[in-house]
Amino acid sequence: MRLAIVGATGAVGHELLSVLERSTLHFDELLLYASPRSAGSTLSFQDRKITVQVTPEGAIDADVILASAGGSVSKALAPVWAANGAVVIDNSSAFRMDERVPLVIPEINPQAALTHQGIIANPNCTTAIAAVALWPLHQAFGIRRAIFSTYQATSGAGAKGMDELLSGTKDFLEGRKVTPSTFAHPIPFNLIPHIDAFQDNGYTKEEMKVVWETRKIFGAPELRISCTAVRIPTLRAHSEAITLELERPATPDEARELLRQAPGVEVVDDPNARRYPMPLTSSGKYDVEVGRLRASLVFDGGLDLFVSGDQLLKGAALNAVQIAEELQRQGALGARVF
Ligand code: A2P
Ligand code: 11C
Repeated sequence: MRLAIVGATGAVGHELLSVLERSTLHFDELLLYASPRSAGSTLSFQDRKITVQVTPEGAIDADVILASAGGSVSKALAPVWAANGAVVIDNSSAFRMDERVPLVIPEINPQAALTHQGIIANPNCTTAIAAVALWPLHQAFGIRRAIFSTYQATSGAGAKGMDELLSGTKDFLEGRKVTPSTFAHPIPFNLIPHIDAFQDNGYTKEEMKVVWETRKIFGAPELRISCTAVRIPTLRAHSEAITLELERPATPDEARELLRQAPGVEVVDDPNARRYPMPLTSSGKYDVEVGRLRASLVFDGGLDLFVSGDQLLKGAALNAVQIAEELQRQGALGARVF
């Protein structure tokens, strides 16, 4: 089984390598690709150094390709890779809403992965982190409406986003002007309610991705969702405050108990001991932290909660590797293997 990573030198690529080191995925060869800027550099994997190659314009001779080099690279090349027989697990937004492309979170809709026609989409990080916590609640109580406010780390904009926070903070503290480039405004000591492009309805694309993608993953096209997405000056792990209106009333205790049993979730909810989800504690963790569960003051029988999850892990690299593991477990990494 030949496994390739396209975008191996990026923030998600880095995490893919470390998740793969701990993964049960069986593969015989690992190929690493990036832009011409990184060609010839080496990355460590287990006890080896692997040379990074320029992403070719055409096919890649691999059985599974984990793509994380941005939407334009995926849009142009994923169909070519798939036509050549590879299963592409794509971290970009290019194909997520394509009806022929399953959008998969293994804790929620693993069976959808098996319906792929060569490309499987990995959800947006903000969607994925909330979805693992909301799915058990949706199954038990039926979510009718959900209102999200997000607190998103600079890692959502890749390695350059994190660099801009670090160098901008240094500039700020040393009295220099902070000049934004990745973000629309200086991010140190600020927050920016603007992630991705504004749409005709006044919401940003990031906000609409939460709406569109959650509906598709849950198989719930009627689900009413609205979101305000905000970039904050943290390095990694996105957090989200979520208010739920439910079909069947839930108490915070019932919800907590349910979430304790849920895969991919860690309940961190002991406010008196100052324990609640935070970027500092959820960074580097596979599970999404969920806490601050309380009865909604707006929707009778509804809930308020707070989640924090590592954007680069469950929000990207981990979920992609889990999809590949799921396919292999189902014997569906296939025709080209062995
Ligand atoms: P490189 O490091 O050579 O620029 P991030 O999301 O952290 O910014 O990472 C983006 C990843 O996508 C990096 O590995 C980057 O490689 C890669 N990449 C960017 N543009 C291209 C391209 N046109 N072709 C292939 N890989 C690309
Ligand atoms: C952010 N959520 O925090 C975005 C990054 O659709 O894959 C991921 C964008 C996407 O900026």
